[in-house]
Amino acid sequence: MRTAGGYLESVRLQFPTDRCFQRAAPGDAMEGGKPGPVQVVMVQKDQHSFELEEKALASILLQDHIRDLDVVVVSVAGAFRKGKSFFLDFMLRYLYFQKEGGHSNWLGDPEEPLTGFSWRGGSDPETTGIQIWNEVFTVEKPGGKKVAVVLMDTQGAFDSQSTVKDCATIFALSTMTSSVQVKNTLCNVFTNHNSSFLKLFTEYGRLAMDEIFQKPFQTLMFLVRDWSFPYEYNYGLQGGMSFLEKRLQVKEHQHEEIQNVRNHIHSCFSSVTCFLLPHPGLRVATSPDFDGKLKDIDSEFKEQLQILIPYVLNPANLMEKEINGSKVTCRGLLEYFKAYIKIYQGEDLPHPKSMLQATAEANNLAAAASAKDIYYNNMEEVCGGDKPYLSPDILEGKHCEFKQLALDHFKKTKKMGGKDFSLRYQQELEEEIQELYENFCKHNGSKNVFSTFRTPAVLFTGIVALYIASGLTGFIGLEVVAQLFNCMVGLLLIALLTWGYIRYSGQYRELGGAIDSGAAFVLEQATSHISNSTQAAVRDAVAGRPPSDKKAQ
Ligand SMILES: Nc1nc2c(ncn2[C@@H]2O[C@H](COP(=O)(O)OP(=O)(O)OP(=O)(O)O)[C@@H](O)[C@H]2O)c(=O)[nH]1
Ligand SMILES: [Mg+2]
Repeated sequence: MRTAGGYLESVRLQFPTDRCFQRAAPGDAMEGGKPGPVQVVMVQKDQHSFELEEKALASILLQDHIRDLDVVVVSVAGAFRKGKSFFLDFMLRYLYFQKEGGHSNWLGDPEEPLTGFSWRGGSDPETTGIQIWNEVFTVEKPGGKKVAVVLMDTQGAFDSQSTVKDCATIFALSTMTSSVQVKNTLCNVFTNHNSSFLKLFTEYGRLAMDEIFQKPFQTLMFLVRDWSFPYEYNYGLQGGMSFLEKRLQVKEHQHEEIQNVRNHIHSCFSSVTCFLLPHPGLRVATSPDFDGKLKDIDSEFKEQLQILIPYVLNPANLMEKEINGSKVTCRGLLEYFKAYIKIYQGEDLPHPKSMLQATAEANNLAAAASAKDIYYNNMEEVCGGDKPYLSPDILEGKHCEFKQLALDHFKKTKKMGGKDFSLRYQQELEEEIQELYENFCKHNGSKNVFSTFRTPAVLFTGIVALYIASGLTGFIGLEVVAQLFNCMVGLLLIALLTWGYIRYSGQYRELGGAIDSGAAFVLEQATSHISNSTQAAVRDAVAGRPPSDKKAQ
């Protein structure tokens, strides 16, 4: 069974011991079976640079049981210190409750502190970069299809140390990689900042739609915290939708850009919703000792939470990540992360055109990665691991068949960027498949018992032949020649013993390699000589001449 390679090492998970959780560290998924948040995008705050923790991300997304499932990424983004991580921890509670098949109240015990993604009170920012929960949940959609659900927490926007570019980058990365984006906000849904981020996406959306004619993003939910006007719009989804409708109304006096955002937001996202959440109460907002216990949270907030979270995580509402009209698997998501992080590493604000270019690159890479998986898995079935030795001809036949299968898969996957653009990725795929094939050949060859014993067999045959030759030459009185043969027997014997020792101890492998090559050379010479003379004999037989005629000719 394949695992996420060598990735399963050193994860440092955070489990809360008190109300201030430790910070997530780059690492691996599920070390020691413990769930926890893992830092997948690191931010150097003073240099304003971003780095992808590829190993950590791969260890989560390439786990065997989910790597090929279509992925739903639920991310929460928005201004800092506004309870994003806190909210995500309730989502975790719900998902674990569902996973364990519980029937009572999922909100849990009134005395239980809230744990999961790191959250805390105070005015300093807590979450940095992007973290994802290392346990990927599998959820069954209404048609019975299983999807992988990834929870993503993001750094808050607009803290004093981050630039506009930092905030835009985090928001862009989380929007580009998520399928359910919860935009955490206060009642001013369309502030200038929010509008400029949304402008980036609506512009990107328009460009993308020129090419694919489909909405590029899935769900966007404005989650309005501390809603204080229930007498105007009720708490919950219904009030939220009426409130949003009002906010989305385009008025003549508005700036053209803001008008554009409002006009296009529905054409970029398949679903745009809004939920009005009440204030959680003064203990939550102001008490330094609050550790997330339900008994300290206002009941109105809890009531709405019990509507909101089952709604967001309702399997029917969990939309799979779709790019270019194709669903993205966990495996593919890794490629998208790799491609997007590249464009956000530059000095400037990401531009919609470069985002589109990165998307085209990533969906070619994702198609190539899954095609390579097809080839690899099929070949593994035939000759991988401890499968018995296969004749090289049959192996080559299988290689051609599965290579074709992989290439067909790559060609038929919908990709952006045009034919010429994807040809480059196809060539890379072919090269990688060739490399894999060579490795499979080596692996298969090492299973051939005769190849294992080839060197000692050649050495032993040499010893026997030289020993007989020495006996014969001694018998007819050619003492010097006989002595020479004896010396050669001695040398071959030493070579045989040395080879045996090297194979046993694993030391002096270069010397072992030289003995193997020498034996292979002798064998090759001998077999080509034998096959030449056999062919000549067969030719003679076919021509009806006795082999002895040869000399006479
Ligand atoms: N006013 C208010 N405070 C909340 C709400 N939900 C949680 N809090 C409190 O807000 C504080 C910050 O919570 P976090 O979850 O760490 O906030 P965050 O948005 O993740 O913060 P950063 O990671 O720094 O961006 C905590 O003290 C929570 O108790 C809410 O709905 N309203
Ligand atoms: Mg946070």
